[in-house]
Amino acid sequence: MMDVVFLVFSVVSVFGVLPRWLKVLLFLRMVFQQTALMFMLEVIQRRMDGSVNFYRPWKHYKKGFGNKYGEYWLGLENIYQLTHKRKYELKVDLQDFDGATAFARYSSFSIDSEAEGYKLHVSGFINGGAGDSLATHNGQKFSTFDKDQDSYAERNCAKLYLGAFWYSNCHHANPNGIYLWGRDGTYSGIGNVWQHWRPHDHSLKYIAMKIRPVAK
Ligand SMILES: [Ca+2]
Repeated sequence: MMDVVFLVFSVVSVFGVLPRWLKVLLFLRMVFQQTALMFMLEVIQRRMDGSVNFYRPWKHYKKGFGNKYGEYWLGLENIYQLTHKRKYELKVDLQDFDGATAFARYSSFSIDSEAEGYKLHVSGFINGGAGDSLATHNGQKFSTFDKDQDSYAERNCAKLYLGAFWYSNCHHANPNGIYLWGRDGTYSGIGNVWQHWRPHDHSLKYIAMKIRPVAK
């Protein structure tokens, strides 16, 4: 009902006949809505100091683990419960060990139920310098070392790259890979990698995946 009233007021205000006090009220309503959305931000994944082991089995990735204010995985079932009820966007923040930062934003983010392998749906890429390393993961099921649902028939991507993710054949991003403390040319792809920003042998200092509801 409020949205109908708001719409009518918005249309009327275009013609400039709305009293000033109503304009102030509508402005405050908009500020309140945006602030509320900010507080609904959920961190679904974070790496920052290598303190938590992310090489874990399916049941851990389903339930979640770590510390909400530190290294963290919210859990696939929790992510599913959030994103199937309403529309969410995703922001991925990155930092390397030289202090450089970048981000990638996606205007739409959701995953399917466990019965469908927690399949990833991500679209509407907006570049904050990081590049789009999730494009090839869109439409993939989630895989752990003990549950191979990737699209690489002969091999197990989670075992090959020591992580757990929506692997395809296998990855351009490996946020749940090994925390390798920077660049090491003797490794390829096993670190917490975002390949469109830093190469496969470069493990990031910080990576966080955050979602929040999209304004209706
Ligand atoms: Ca496989």
